[in-house]
Amino acid sequence: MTESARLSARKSAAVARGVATRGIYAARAENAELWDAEGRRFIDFAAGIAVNNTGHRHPRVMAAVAEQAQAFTHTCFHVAPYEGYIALAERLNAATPGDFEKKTMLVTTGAEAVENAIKMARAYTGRSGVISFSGAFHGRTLLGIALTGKVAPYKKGFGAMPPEIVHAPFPNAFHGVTEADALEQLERLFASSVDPERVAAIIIEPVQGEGGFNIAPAGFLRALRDICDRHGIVLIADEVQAGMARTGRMFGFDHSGVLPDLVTMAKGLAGGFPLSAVTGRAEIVDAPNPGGVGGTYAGNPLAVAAAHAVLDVIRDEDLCARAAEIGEVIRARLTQIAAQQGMECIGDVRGLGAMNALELVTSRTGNAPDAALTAAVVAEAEARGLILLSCGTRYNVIRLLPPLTIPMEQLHEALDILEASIEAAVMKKAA
Ligand code: PLZ
Repeated sequence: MTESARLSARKSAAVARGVATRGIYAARAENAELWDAEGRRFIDFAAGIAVNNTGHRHPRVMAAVAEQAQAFTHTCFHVAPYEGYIALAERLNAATPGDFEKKTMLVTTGAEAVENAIKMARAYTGRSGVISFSGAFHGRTLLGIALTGKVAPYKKGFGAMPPEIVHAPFPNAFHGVTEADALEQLERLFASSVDPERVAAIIIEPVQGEGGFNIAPAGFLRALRDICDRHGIVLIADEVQAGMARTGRMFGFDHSGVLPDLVTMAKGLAGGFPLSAVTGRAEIVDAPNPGGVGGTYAGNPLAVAAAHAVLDVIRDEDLCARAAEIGEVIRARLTQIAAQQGMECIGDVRGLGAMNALELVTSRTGNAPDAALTAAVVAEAEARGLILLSCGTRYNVIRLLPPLTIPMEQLHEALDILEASIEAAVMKKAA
């Protein structure tokens, strides 16, 4: 029995069944590589689900955390606040889109950032409704799953969702939903389901992550901004997956020039340490009364120290430019693979910066999903030493999330493995 098999058996016996896992038991990791319990080496195209944008164990992140650990690791910011939190708020206020007055609160997970953004929007507007989108993912808390635009597995079995949350269609050219369709449907929702004057917030990912790497068109974001201005609605950019240099700009919204009122961040913010943030218009962030928001671990000192180092690395290693550069290498290669004979299963290649995906279909002429082939490619890649993640509401999208610090030769090595894995999966399917 291998060590991984032993761990798998212990996991099945001891860990909640609902916490689904892959079979790669991590032993150590360095930048874009990860070694499992058997010593097998992988190139990591998951990066902890878009968390390790600065790679595993970036030396500057490690040094910052080690230094902070010498001073203190936890005080609770409500009890004994510290400068690092304040300085990080100042940096995030400056880094997020728009040069209006901003404020920040730190929490721990992406879901918590989303929850707090909604609380702020409700407190500010005195309204309770929220519009989110089909295919959206906003976290696994009860409000998070209510906002998430996919029932199974996220909402199934968990009872009544919080009221006044309405899902509008997300524009998706490949699935035949145009920007105009999506806007028309939203207006219809305002006529049939929810009074826009009762809506506190519209929340949207600039590029849907779990939902399939669907890019929100700039025109759509502009139209949402307009609708929000017209009805006094708070526009929330959920940058948990797309933010922190991943798309080739600091934030996904930066590509559109549209200014959200609130931005949620997590994942790439602290290079593997649990930290999230809500940053936005001072008057909205300040709407909850003192004591109305917070948490024991919110803005943990070690994670805050890591985030400062991450922001330094993004600046000093110019990771926005690097994301754009590796994104171009990836898209060129994917486009070339898709054009080859036998690769008709690749229905769509899309991406923004280093957030790229392949959508797999049963035939080039339609968009019928091939979830089985998608799972087979992921498995073939794993057997060849490449960690891939699928996504998409129809389980047929392969997303590529390498660390932005990946050496170029490892990027090419990984793309070779990806190509071989698709070939192998297609061959096995035909056999
Ligand atoms: N908003 C846009 O992508 C987390 C989910 C993993 P947490 N995405 C990965 C899983 O299967 O639970 C995410 C996101 C967007 C919010 C979240 C939630 O962030 O840190 O997982 O709470």
